[in-house]
Amino acid sequence: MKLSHIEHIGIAVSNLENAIKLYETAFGLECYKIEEVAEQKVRTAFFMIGQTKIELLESTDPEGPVGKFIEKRGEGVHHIAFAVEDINGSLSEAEKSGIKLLDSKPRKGADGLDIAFLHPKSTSGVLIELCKKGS
Ligand code: CMX
Repeated sequence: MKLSHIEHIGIAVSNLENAIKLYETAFGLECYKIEEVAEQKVRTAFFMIGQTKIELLESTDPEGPVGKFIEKRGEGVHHIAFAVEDINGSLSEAEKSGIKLLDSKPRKGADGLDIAFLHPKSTSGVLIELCKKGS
């Protein structure tokens, strides 16, 4: 698998507007997009730091993945996204290495990305997303 860079870090927050304010005032970043991803039951906000983004995630449903995460573990780092050249090839390689896939093929994620998740129980407790700019 060939990773090019950390595309984004996903952070689960209870209140998106309050968290946006924090990143804008305390860290001097500019929110360039707010997007709802209905399929994932989240509202997201994006900031750029170099070539890496911060993706703030607010749940729109307590039963969604981020709602359950906050209920169980509170706010905090939710996932790390690695940019790859070839998601399908990377998923096959991950599976061959014994990693459990949450997505067997890429799907559409926020901010124009094709994405696929790996199960945190097979990656040392970290939810990893593989992603590539969608065509
Ligand atoms: N990071 C690390 N561990 C996590 C986790 C995360 N983000 N989310 C859940 N877990 C852990 C839980 O703590 C729990 O561990 P224990 O069994 O030790 O208590 C275990 O995984 C199971 O958790 P759960 O609450 O029962 O949740 P589920 O098994 O139903 O789902 C997961 C967990 C990772 C499979 C699910 O959240 C998932 O499919 N995530 C991928 C999709 C996603 O996260 N979408 C939101 C972001 C979308 C975007 O960026 O666009």
